[in-house]
Amino acid sequence: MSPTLRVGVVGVGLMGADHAHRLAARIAGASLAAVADPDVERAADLAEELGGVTVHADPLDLVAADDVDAVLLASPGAVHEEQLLACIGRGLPVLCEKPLTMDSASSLRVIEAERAGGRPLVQVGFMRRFDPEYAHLKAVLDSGRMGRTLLLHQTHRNLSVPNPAFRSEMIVRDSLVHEVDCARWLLGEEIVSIQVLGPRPTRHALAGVLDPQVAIFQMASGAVVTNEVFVNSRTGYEVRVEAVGEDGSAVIGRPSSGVYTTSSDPDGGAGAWGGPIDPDYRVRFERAYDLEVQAWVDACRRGERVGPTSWDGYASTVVCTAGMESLTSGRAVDVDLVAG
Ligand code: ISE
Repeated sequence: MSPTLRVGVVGVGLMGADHAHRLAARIAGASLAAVADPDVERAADLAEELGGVTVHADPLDLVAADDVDAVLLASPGAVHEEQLLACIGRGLPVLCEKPLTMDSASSLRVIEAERAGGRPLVQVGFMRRFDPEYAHLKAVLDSGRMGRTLLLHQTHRNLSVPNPAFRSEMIVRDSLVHEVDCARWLLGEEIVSIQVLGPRPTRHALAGVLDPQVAIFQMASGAVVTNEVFVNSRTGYEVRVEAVGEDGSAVIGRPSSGVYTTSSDPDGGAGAWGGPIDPDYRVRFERAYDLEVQAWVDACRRGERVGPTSWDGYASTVVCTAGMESLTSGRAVDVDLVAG
């Protein structure tokens, strides 16, 4: 193993700041060396809080810095291509939050650059693959003990999304993209077509935004995946999967702890039962993020690469692009991937 990996974090919004704290406090074999954000004040505040961290206004300066061995990109998807190409150009391993890039042509350019460099360097931040429950489900499906998998039913709810930029397309690109990756990974095959339906929108959605959405994936084997994505559910962060096989079914993501019973009626009427619901992904997938970043750091120190690849990032971008087309037409759209 090489010495401590000095990591630079690009983008210190919600997710980047969360990763910066993780790297500074919980990840073995790594240190947080630098942060970069166009909002320098925000980056400087974080650096001061964590101590001993260099601040860059320009992410490309961070990528070029001598004291950075690896980069975690938590910047907006629209700037990923340039930043990824800079990391690959310097031979730096990079953990890139989803989406890899915004369209298939730019994702392909990243794949090409990585291949030309002769060494796989990109891990895409599909953290659910590291979640213990997801990993368990994957092992059950792969074991064949439920026979062939016929159906997946995936549910993905956020409490609310106040950001006015979060329009219908973004629900596909930013939220549904996780279901795209999970379907491909859990079933070990590609999605061949996608249809996205917009039922009656909730009154909590911004005007003109289709929320919830229901997406149907046809898999190469003929298996079907149904997905509900509802980002203004007013319920909480609920992410569940039910897999239906020929010889059994399995569910993950049901609340399994903190269940309580209580009498809600002071006059002694019937009570209620329940428990807390996670407020957001940082809480629900905290363990998955820890395991993901630790696996990345360990692999970097061994000179290897693990987890979702740039191909997985490309494939999910292509499926989401087809999904956005279906959102407009209402029809199923074929997914055309280049030959791997
Ligand atoms: C966010 O970017 C995520 O990745 C979350 O997992 C997802 O639930 C949310 O809808 C996205 O905005």
